[in-house]
Amino acid sequence: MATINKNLSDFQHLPKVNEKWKIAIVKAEWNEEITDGLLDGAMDLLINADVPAHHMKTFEVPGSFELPLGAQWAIERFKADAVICLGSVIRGETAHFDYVCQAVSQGIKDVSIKHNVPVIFGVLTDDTIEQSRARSGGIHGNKGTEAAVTALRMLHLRDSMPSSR
Ligand code: DLZ
Repeated sequence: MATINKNLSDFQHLPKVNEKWKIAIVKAEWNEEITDGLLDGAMDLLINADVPAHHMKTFEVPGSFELPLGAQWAIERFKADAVICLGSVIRGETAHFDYVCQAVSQGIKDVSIKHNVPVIFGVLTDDTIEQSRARSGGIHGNKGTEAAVTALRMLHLRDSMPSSR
C-alpha cells in the first residue's frame, strides 16, 4: 500500500528481468472500474521492465474470493513463475467484506506457500470507492504497480539466493 513512508509506485530501480520469467495476472471483475486501474498499473510496470509480451498473461475471475484458485490454476497450467492478484473489496453495509478479505488474504498466502511461487496480494480493501480510486491510479498511486514491482523483486531474490549450505 502506498503510504507516506513507503510508496513502491515510485520505485526507480527495478531488478533486471530474466526473459524466461512467466508472470500471470489474475484480476477480479467485481468493482471493475478499480481493478481495471490496478491492471493498467501492473501492465505498464511489466512492459517498462521489459517482460516479454508472450510471458505475460491476464486471467479474469468473477470476484476477489476466486483469486486464490485462479492463481493456483495460473501456476499449474500457465506455469507462472509469479502471480499478481488484483482485486477490490469495498466495505459497504455487508458482512461479506470481512469474509471475503479474510478468505482472499489467507488463500493467496496458502497458494504461494503450497507452490513455492510468489503470489502477490494486490487487493484493495477500502471503506469507500473514493479511497479505492485514490489507490488505483489516483492521488495515492497505484497498488497494481506496486504489486508488479513486488513480483519482480521476489523473482530476483529467488534467483539470486544461494542454494548451497
Ligand atoms: C459478494 C461480494 C461482495 C458483497 N463484495 C465484493 C467486493 O467488494 N469485491 C469483490 O471482489 N467481490 C465481492 N463479492 C464477490 C465475491 O468475491 C465472490 O465472487 C462471490 O461471493 C462468489 O463466490
